[in-house]
Amino acid sequence: MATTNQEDLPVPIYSKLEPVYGTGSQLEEAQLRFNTVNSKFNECFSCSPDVYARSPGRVNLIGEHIDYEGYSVLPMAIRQDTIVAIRKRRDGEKVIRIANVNDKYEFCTYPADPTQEVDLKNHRWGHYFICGYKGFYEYAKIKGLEVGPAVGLDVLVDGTVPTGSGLSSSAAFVCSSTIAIMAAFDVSLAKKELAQLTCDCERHIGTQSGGMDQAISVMARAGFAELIDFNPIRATDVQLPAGGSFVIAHSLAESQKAVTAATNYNNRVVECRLAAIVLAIKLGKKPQEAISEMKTLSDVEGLCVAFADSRGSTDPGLAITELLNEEPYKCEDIEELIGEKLLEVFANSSSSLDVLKAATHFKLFQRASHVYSEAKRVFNFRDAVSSASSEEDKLKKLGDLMNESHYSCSILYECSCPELEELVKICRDNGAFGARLTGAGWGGCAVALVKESIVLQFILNLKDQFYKSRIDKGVIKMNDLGLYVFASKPSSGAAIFKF
Ligand code: NG1
Repeated sequence: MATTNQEDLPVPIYSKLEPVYGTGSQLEEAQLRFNTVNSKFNECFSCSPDVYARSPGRVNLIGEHIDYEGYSVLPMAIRQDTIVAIRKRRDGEKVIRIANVNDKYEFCTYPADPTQEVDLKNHRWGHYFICGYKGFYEYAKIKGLEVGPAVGLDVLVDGTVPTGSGLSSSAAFVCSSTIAIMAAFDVSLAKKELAQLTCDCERHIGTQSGGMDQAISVMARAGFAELIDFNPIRATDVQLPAGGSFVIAHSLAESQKAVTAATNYNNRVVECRLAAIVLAIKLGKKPQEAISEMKTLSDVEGLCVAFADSRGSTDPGLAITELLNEEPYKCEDIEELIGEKLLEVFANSSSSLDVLKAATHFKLFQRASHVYSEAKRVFNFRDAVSSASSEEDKLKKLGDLMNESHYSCSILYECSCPELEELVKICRDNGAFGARLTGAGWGGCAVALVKESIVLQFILNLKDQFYKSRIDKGVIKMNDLGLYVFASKPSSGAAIFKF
């Protein structure tokens, strides 16, 4: 009998909370949240929502800054999520009103116009909903779906994924928004298509994201981490060793990815593209071909492998060490090599042009070395999980790979920060098998692999050695500590609720 793959199924629709939130205190907490969302919706809009959607945040276990280069990554969903309650307006008024359960987020209104540009110069939290809204209409247009003229929407959001923490609060918001809009319009599509669509949606916010966060948020299965492949998007369940637990700890440095895109996230995307083009030229491609064909480092990998092979090696990294300079490249150095102005190469991407404006040099050697070595570590991690070694040896191996990944992120990719360095060291000093920054970095969270039996003591030690001084200085409140450091099991992916 033919089996259906997870990614070919649509997002499930439930009439009860149990399939997602289980039982016990988690269910009680969810019931409270949904009651609050419902009553606040009524308070704001004097009616009840048509439908709800939820999508979780994620922690990336390994495979950092390689999804946008086409390489597989290995994240798991966490229990924290974003709930979006939505109702199509019946009064013909063409306005989108977006409220939040948390008063910190001001009420936003936008025109019900799917062609509106997201105003990137004036960042507002509601923009993430508009990403989903635009993406939905773009999808409908491409597929020729009859969704009628744009109607107004009333929307209420409740998120528990800490923001700016590298746990994908943005993807949880964009995914739950897009899924809620789709559900309100009775449009359903396979999870793999939805993962691609939500990734495209989030690019409206101005980051050139890869698809990891949206893919795991949409496709996660409770109890499993997922190996996510791209082109085409696919998720394969990875059963983690039972004796280990992942502890997530916030460095308390907030990483504002959308705001710092030109110098941080998008800068690295541009550097990787330039590394791919320069490598291709060094490996015999004509400059014009290299520019048009090499979008990512995975595009040039075949040439690098052939180069390595000619020297008796299988490591594409050899091409980097032999053909790229370790010293940073200046703009003029690269233009001379490729025979074209960088402003021309990136003429069609305004966010890349912003990168060029802000950059003085490009570290092609270091960025490419990180990407190729990190891509290999993802598969080594997957193989270590399924190997026949003892549980203790498996956990040690996974920890080592996490430590190597952190080193590479910190030294070669330069996406760490002093607070993350301190936190990662404290995690290791307190017995973690391994610890690393997770997500984009430049702040946000670390993830540590810890023996299940020491988790409680481990968290207490982090409180003492990392958080106490910050509580004393008033950076966070004692009562909020549970939001900043917690152990997490792999949780389930996106869902729709119709009660
Ligand atoms: P976070 O940690 O959510 O900012 C970002 C990208 C991912 C991936 C990681 C780095 C978005 C939405 N997400 O994640 O695609 O590239 O950085 O591995 O931009």
